[in-house]
Amino acid sequence: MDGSQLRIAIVHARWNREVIDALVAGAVATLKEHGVKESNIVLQSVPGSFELPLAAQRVIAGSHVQAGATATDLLGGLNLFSPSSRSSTPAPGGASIGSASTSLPKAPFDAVIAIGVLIKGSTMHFEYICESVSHALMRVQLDTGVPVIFGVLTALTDDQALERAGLGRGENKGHNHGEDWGAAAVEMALHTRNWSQGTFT
Ligand code: RBF
Repeated sequence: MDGSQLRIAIVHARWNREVIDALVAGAVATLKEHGVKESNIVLQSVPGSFELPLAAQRVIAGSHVQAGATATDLLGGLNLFSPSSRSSTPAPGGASIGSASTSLPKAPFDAVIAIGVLIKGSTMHFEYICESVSHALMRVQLDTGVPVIFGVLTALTDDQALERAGLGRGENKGHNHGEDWGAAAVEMALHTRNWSQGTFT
């Protein structure tokens, strides 16, 4: 699978950070192994898993805005980058206009990997969050047509979560599922591109 032309977003929650960090690292490593360029991997974090569906939906929408916008559009029609207008005069807010950094057009995301770690506690929160997040992530991918990879661990104990990130404390270190999610993202992104062009290889 050649991911060299793909742009992929990873949105991740921050609860259970040790496990999250390992899963994100596993996903990024596999994306790179498949040729996805580091500059085409965008990481965004949100507080908890409950926030993942909105984050996935908005980063997909934002990447389409970014793809459609030119540097000139983003500056409200003023072309501050022509040689004649380049200046280092400080703007009122203190920023230097001449060194303004403006996002240049980028391609829309081909896939989003949503990563969260939910560990069952003693209340019903776990059940409600798992249920709503899974349904909502499915909805985002069906509504947008952009693959959303389900990288949400729903574990009954800390040890179960650690083992699914390759961090098991016993003899069995387990396997890092983030690696599988990276591969799934590349595969689904390539399929979706092909299918949208009527190509079925
Ligand atoms: N977010 C997670 O990503 N993993 C969790 O295990 C988790 N447990 C939570 C337990 C409770 C009792 C509460 C109130 C929230 C928990 N959250 C967890 C955070 C949740 O996903 C969300 O960020 C917050 O509820 C704010 O919307």
